[in-house]
Amino acid sequence: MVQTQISGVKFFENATKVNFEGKKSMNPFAFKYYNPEEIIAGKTMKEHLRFSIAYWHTFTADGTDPFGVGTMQRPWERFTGMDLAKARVEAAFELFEILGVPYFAFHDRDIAPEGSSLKETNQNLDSIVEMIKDHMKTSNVKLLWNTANMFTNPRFVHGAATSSNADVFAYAAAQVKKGLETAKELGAENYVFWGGREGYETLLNTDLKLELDNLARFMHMAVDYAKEIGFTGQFLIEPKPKEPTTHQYDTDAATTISFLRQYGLDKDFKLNLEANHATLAGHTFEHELSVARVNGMLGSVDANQGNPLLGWDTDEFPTDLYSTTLAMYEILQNGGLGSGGLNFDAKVRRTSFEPEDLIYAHIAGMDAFARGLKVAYKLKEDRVFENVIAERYRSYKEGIGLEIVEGRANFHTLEQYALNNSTIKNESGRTEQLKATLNQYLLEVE
Ligand code: XUL
Ligand code: CO
Repeated sequence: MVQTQISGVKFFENATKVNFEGKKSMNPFAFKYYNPEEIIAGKTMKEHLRFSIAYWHTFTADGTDPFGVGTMQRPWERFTGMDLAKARVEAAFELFEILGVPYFAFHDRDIAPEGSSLKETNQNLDSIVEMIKDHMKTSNVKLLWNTANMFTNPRFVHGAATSSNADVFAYAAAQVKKGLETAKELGAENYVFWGGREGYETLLNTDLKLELDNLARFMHMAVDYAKEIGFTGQFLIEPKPKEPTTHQYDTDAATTISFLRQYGLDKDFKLNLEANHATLAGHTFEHELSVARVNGMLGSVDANQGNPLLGWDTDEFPTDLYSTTLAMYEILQNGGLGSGGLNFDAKVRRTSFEPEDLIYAHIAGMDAFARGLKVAYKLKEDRVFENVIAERYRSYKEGIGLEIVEGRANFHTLEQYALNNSTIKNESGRTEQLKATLNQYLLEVE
């Protein structure tokens, strides 16, 4: 057992376990819709939703923005250095317990501070990983995924695996090697790559082809090393179109899938899709989930939402029921998320600075997804959209349509058909009527 000066201290004073009280409850410390043990389609809500807490936003970040210093009141911040890192672990496992969340996720640098050398940094990491491992022994909480922070330190100014400087590529490799060892040690169910600074500002100084080739070389090395050490978790790439670089290489689901196929990595990776990254890319969240799903690449989700009035990654807690419902619809269509989960890559607003806001925020997100799950399940059970879609595409079930999908048509036969077909009759797509039906389900489903 790692000794800390803070063992026994409680950081979330007065907070007890959050329970399900149902939709009539006005208790802010209760779930209104998330009933972890409720069975839906043979699985509990807890198993469907696989919620995860993001260490960085909840235990490490302090609310700093480009215009001001941190505002967050975090009782563990009275410690410094390694004691602070240890206090955060204590606080984290307290909150996991309070919320009954089954998973968490972290970057290496969220959990332990960098030292003056890579060796010292790794030693810091080792001692916190050991402490986390100890806590995991007496808790039901598991590691959804870990990842490497290769964007904060100035060494990554030009990127990590796509840096113009090979020394940085080597450093990043050492960091991910350690990250995979950590993943194995803690039994992570996935390992995530988010592009960080893997992108570019201007083509005037960028060898785009070399950078993409190097990124792929890096990913292959990671896959090889995971095999070598017997880490069997799922590899995930998290697309994002911009921020911090102007052009992030893993822009969106379609771009990332094409990169993975181009470089022969598609069997080893799936996607971790984040709602706010989808909207930054000019897509809906459900579009990104759907593109991944139909390509067999839907792995996990960073559950948050953007602000339509702002053009950056605001990482708000997800409360938009349309979005959570349509996301859960895609996830149900996918048969679930496998080893993935719904990770709250979300931060409380800078004005919500009290520790209990962290509890309210997670309750809000968990309830929004629980409601989304129930509505999506009912929509699916009633085949609301399936029936509409089957009817809309029925022309491909017979005649010329069937010839097209069965590969029996060509430009000659199609021209003959079109020449003989004097009337083309289209039907309404009924968008507004379908949206009204969705509203009805959102309001009425029990
Ligand atoms: C950044 C982002 C990251 C990844 C993990 O926008 O979403 O926090 O989820 O590196
Ligand atoms: Co994310």
